Amino acid sequence: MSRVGPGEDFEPIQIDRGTRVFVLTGAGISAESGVATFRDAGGLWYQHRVEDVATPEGFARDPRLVWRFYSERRKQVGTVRPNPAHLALAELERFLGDDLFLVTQNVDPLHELAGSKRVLHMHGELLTSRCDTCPRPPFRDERTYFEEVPVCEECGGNLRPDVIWFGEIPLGMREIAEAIDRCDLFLTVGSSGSVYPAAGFVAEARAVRDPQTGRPRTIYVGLERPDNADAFDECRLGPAGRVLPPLFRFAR
Ligand code: BV8
Ligand code: ZN
Repeated sequence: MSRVGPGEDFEPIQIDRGTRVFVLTGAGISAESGVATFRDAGGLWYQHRVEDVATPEGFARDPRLVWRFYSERRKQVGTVRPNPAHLALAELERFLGDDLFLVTQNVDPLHELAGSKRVLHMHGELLTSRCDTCPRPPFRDERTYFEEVPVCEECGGNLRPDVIWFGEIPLGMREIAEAIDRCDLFLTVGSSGSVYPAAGFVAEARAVRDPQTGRPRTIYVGLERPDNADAFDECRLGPAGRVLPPLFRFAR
C-alpha cells in the first residue's frame, strides 16, 4: 500500500554516483509552465474528443481539425518556459549522466529547454511532422496549419504531426523495458496513470523488485493520487515545481 502525503512530509531521496534512476513524466510536469494538461478541468481533451484529434481514424476523417488542434499547441509551446521541476531533472542528469533514464509522455520540448540532453519522447514530438503516406523520415516542423492540410513535397500525401496517437505503438518500448529492469529508483512525475502502456511501467518495476534490496523503490510526485497509485511505495503530493527541487540529496 502506498504512503500518501504532502511532498514536504517525506525525506529527500539519497542519490549516489551510480544510482540508476528511471523517470517518467506526464503532462503535470509542464502544468506550471502554462501547458494545458489533458484531464484537468479545462484540459486539452475538454475542447475535443480524443477520437477526433488523437487517433489515426480521426485524422483520416478530418485532417484539418487535427492540424488545427496541433497547431494551437505548437503556437502555445513557442511561448512557454521550463519550470523548476524540469530544471531539477536536468540537474539530476548532470549528476548521474547515463545512469538517468528520462522518458516523457509529453510532446513539448520543455525538458530539452531546461537542459536535459537525453529525453525519450515515447509519444513523439509536437514540433516534428512526418508524411502519412511515404516512408520519408520525420522532420522538424514548427509551422502551424490552420487553413490547409500540408502535403508532402515528395509524394503528395498528407503530412501529419509526428506524435503517437491512440491505437499506435509508443516509441522506445524496448529501451524503456531494459531501463525499468535495471533501475534502483523509479519515479513518475505528473501523470494521471490513465494511459497505457506508460501507466503500466510502475507495475513492471514492482515485478522486477529484488526482495533483498527492495530495489527499485517506486515514487510518484503529483498534485493528486494517480489512477495507478497503489503500485507506488510513496505518493508525494504537491506541484512538481515545488516538490521536485528538494527531492534529491546528492552524495557528493
Ligand atoms: C497502445 C500524444 C498498443 C499525442 C498521447 C483499455 C484499457 C487499457 C488500455 C487501453 C484500453 N483501450 C485502449 C487502450 C490503449 C490506449 C489507452 O491507454 N487508452 C486509455 C484512454 C484507456 N493506449 C494506446 O492506444 C497507446 N498505444 O496501447 O498501442 C501497444 C502498446 C505497447 C506495445 C505494443 C502495442 C498509445 C497512447 C498514446 C496516446 N497519445 N499523446 C498528444 O499529446 O496529442 S496520450 C496523452 O495523454 C499524453 O501523451 C499522455 O500520455 C496522456 C495524458 O496523460 P498524462 O500525461 O498523465 O496527463 P493527464 O492530464 O492525464 O494527467 C496530468 C496529471 O498531472 C494529473 O494527475 C494531475 O493531477 C497532475 N498535475 C496537474 N498539475 C500538476 C500535476 N502534477 C504535478 N504538478 C502540477 N503542477
Ligand atoms: Zn510523402
